[in-house]
Amino acid sequence: MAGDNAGFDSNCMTLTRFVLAEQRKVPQATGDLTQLLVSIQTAVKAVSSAVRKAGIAKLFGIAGSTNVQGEEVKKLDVLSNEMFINMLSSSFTTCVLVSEENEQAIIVEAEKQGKYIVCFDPLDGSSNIDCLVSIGSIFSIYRRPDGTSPVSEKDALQSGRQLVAAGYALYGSATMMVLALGRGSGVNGFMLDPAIGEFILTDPNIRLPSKGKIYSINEGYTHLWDPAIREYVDRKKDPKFGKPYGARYVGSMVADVHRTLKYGGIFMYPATKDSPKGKLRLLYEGVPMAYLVEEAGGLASDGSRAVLDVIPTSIHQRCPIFLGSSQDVKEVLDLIQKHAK
Ligand code: FDP
Repeated sequence: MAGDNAGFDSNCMTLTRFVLAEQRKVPQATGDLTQLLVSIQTAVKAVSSAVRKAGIAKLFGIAGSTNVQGEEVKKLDVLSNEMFINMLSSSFTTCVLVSEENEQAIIVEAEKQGKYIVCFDPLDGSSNIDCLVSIGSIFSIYRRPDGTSPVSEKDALQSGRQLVAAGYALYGSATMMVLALGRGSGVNGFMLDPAIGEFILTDPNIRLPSKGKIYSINEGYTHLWDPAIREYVDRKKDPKFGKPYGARYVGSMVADVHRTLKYGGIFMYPATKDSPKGKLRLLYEGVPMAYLVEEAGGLASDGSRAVLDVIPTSIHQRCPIFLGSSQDVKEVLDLIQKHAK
């Protein structure tokens, strides 16, 4: 039993303790996933600390270069990427790393290789860094396919149904990690307690309501949407179709998905005339978030099939996203089908 003393819980459920207990439930577990999650936690703590200092670090200048996506890279993106790569590649648990910041997959040195493949976006929502809006890190973990030697980038091209675990870290008003550790394990949220430097279970078994009250989409692109998306968003604002929904769009995927998981509703980044596949990346944005949302009882679709059923053909491919409360996602999918006829 947890014991409270002057605001201290002497028996709190830390993330590592939680993962160790989960590991014990699998008799053949080797402890490698626990070790991998410890290294991700370390990277997240380091990124969180760097994010909290971002404004001050700015005094020392921000490197302006371009990443593989042709976007401006701020120093914090580079730093976060280095932290993830260094922690993961020295954990003795990974063999292939796919990062949003690296055009090609990173193959871990042979003598340090382990059985997991990790795809990650070390600092998502980077256009929000300078105005101090929430940003995050996202990751998905796969097993190395049996018998592949040597490993290659292609080994990361697995469908979301093969995922071992996925999660994100949100650098918001507090730092939080949200994780799902396998099918049926549920989604659990852990807040970073800066006093002890540990993530503590604060949001156990996060469940999405079947219907929400919020829609989330970048409405500046209305003129670029398909008619189905326009009709759906119009409905959400029209009292003829029930109480109008509230509109919320941070423009930082981790923050928008976290709110959706906590409060329900729908988050969308559809295809547009300019970007026929949407903007978000399948391997390290769409799939991990879809996995968490499905584990929390919601739905995640690319408009025609579950995001987790998409078989990737390249590591940086994009994917339209509709995720959130099941009834809300079904409503937009029904309209997409109606308009396709
Ligand atoms: P950002 O460009 O700031 O890095 O995929 C990256 C992402 O942010 C997501 O976090 C966010 O949901 C989306 O792009 C926002 O894109 P728009 O500005 O086009 O709405």
